[in-house]
Amino acid sequence: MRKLTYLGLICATTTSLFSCTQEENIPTLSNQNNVTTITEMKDVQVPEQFSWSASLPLDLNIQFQNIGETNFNLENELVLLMDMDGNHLTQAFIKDNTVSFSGKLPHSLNKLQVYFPKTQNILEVYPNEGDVWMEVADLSTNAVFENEFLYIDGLKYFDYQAKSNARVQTSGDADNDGVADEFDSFPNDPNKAFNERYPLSGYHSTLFEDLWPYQGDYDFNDVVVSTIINTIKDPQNNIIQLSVSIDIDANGGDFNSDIMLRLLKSDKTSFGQQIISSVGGADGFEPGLQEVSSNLIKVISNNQNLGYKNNGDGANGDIENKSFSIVIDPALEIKSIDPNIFICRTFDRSHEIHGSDYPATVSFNSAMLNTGNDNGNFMTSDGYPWRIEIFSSTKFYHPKEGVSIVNAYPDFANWVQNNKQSYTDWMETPQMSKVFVQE
Ligand SMILES: [Ca+2]
Ligand SMILES: [Ca+2]
Ligand SMILES: [Ca+2]
Ligand SMILES: [Ca+2]
Repeated sequence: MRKLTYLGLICATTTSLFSCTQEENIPTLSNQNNVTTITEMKDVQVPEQFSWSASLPLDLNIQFQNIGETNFNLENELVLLMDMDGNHLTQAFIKDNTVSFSGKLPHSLNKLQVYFPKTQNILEVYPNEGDVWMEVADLSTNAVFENEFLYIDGLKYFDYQAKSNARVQTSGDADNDGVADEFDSFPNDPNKAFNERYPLSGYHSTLFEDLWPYQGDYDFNDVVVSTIINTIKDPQNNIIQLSVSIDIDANGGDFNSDIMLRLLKSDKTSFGQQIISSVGGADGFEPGLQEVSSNLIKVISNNQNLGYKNNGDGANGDIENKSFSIVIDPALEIKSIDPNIFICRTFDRSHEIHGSDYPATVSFNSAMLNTGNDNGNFMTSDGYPWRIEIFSSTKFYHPKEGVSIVNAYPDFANWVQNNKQSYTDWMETPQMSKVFVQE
């Protein structure tokens, strides 16, 4: 076992040091069994418990264990999560010797860097690594340790770069909020420190079939929205403000739909209390705060009034953007949210259409469940959805009218049938003649 100084390593076994490959740890990205060329949803075999979110889960818990002789305290040390180009994606503070990151990423961010500003250490990780243990030796030791070494924990394998074992001076802290200027997105505002993006990288699109509870044609252009939210956090990493930008990309259905935004916990459950202090419109737009206890905002009433379908069949039009800001009560110390987009009928508020793993609101008419083709959970008995959420590296192009997403995206069926373990870039490889591209 190698000698450790500051942030060290656990060697479960040294004999497996070089037999452990990265491929063993990435869930079968190269597995291309079960390849099909089917073009209709009815031929797609949906695995049990399938979640209709095309994303790479971010699930990382880094736990620190003291193996040194001196007691030391890592509590409240800032840790940054970066992409492989060094772009700062998000951050967390070490609490109880643990730092956790969760969320949804585009498939391309399948490797990330964890950066420890105090020591300038960098740890390369897979975003869905789960628990990662790090041993920490005496900080008082001034020994120079190796510049690059391996960290083995069972089957996990990392390159670990340690640039220095000494605490380094970070930049000043002009607003004295505890976050050094170089990491403070608001270096002169003691109430704000971080400005991160949702999604952390890339694009976030939500697509609907609007015929629920009846099965539609799976062109998934009946309502299409793209969402980017700038999330402002205070120096304790609590969310205090959201700047929401929603593009209504398509209205390729025939129903009059309202588009709703509901703030949920990152586990998709309700906060159970009001977290929104206020909502402010931009450009004269006042979305209003609907159903306060549900943390629900109506983004737009009656999408058919926008006057465009953008589906290659009906009228084309410039994409409507709705931008507004939401103030979150800082006293509630909200660390993360899931911005859930759903639709409801303009002339029947109780007729909500959700993703299969999202809760309905108190206004929902639950008597509609198990009617039509619904199987009681916004999925058909074959597991087909009415809503798909996509996180992608490049802009998503929705199918043209009447073209099944299975047909427009040749890898879609394989992605589903392989339970998302392969073809994870299906949304970036459309048949361009079958998708709508804004002129
Ligand atoms: Ca500061
Ligand atoms: Ca600040
Ligand atoms: Ca449709
Ligand atoms: Ca349609």
